[in-house]
Amino acid sequence: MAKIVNSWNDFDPLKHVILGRADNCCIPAPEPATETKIPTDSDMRKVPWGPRSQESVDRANEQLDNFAALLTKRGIKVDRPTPLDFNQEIGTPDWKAGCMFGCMPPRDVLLTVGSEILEATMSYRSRWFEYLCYRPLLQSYFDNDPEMRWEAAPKPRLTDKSYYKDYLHQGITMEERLKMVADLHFVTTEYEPLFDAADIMRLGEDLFCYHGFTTNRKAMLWLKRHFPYHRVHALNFPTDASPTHIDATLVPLNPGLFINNPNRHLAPGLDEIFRANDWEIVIAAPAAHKTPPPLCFSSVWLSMNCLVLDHKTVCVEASEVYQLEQMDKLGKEVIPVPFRDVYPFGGGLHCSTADIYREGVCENYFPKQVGTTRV
Ligand code: DAV
Repeated sequence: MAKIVNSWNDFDPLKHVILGRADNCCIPAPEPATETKIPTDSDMRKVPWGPRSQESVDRANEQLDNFAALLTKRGIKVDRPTPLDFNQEIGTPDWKAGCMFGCMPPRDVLLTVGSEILEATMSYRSRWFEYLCYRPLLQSYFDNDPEMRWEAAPKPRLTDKSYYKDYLHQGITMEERLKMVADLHFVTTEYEPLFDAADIMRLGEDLFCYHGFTTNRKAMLWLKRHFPYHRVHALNFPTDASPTHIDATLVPLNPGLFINNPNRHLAPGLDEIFRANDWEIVIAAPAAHKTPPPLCFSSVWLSMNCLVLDHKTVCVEASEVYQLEQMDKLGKEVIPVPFRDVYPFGGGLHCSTADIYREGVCENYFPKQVGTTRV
């Protein structure tokens, strides 16, 4: 039997990936966690929760299918999840939620570390059951790859103890929000481990976690004990008022090189480990759009949310002219991929995928463990 699951970072040659689907995707009902991520002036706050229009689903699926065909043509195996009927009430003994979300961004749910795929806890009630969409694939990897490790982090209770009530009170100013973020006071409490997989940046022996709305400190302690041969670090970017997922903030392109969101700077001193190990942090090109597409959770910085195919090749959203140009200047072969119709379904090219196999082994990119990031 062959090895199926192997991926230690986001840039070694990609051979096998899961790509999400837009089918049945819903706008989740209000809940403590989503209230903070949606900007107060967003159109998302003005529409009822429930299913998205079939027309928008079809357009997103068309771009997803084209992306799948592009990857397949380059010799990359593409698997797709099995959508559920997301438009149904769900609940546990502790809570109920009006509907679910979808299965467009597998990156949020699945964390691949070497031969292991770990199902994240997630931190939104509407996303509690999302792992079920990936179970048919995980089951088949497990059945066919004797070394595959299939793990699930402790399912969280997600009671009111897991969220600060009224985290964003009526009339709160941006200054007050940024002060809370700088003080590492986020909407999620430290009651139980909570993390989205998209907050974890995998760089060989080191796992860098974005401390924010969707990943707490307790999750980092859990990850540290779960991966005893890795070093776990906490990063934060106090100029990001809605810290959610690291893949539109700090994005590795190849060993030694990141692009960094021009509006989101690492807290003082946290770049020490990168500088000491000769990693360059290049400020990312501006986003080409002033606003995200309609009914989108994410910011315009999905411009940075690229999928790296190998150390020289990168997929960038086709309308992101400045990001395309910057990649070219950085010496990359750039593949433009039309993807803006997918954004409302939970993210960009990186979000929509989850690594199953990249060539390469677990490297030590940060032999000098300096600074204050270690958990
Ligand atoms: O900038 O809205 C998007 C990341 C989605 N995985 C942002 C973060």
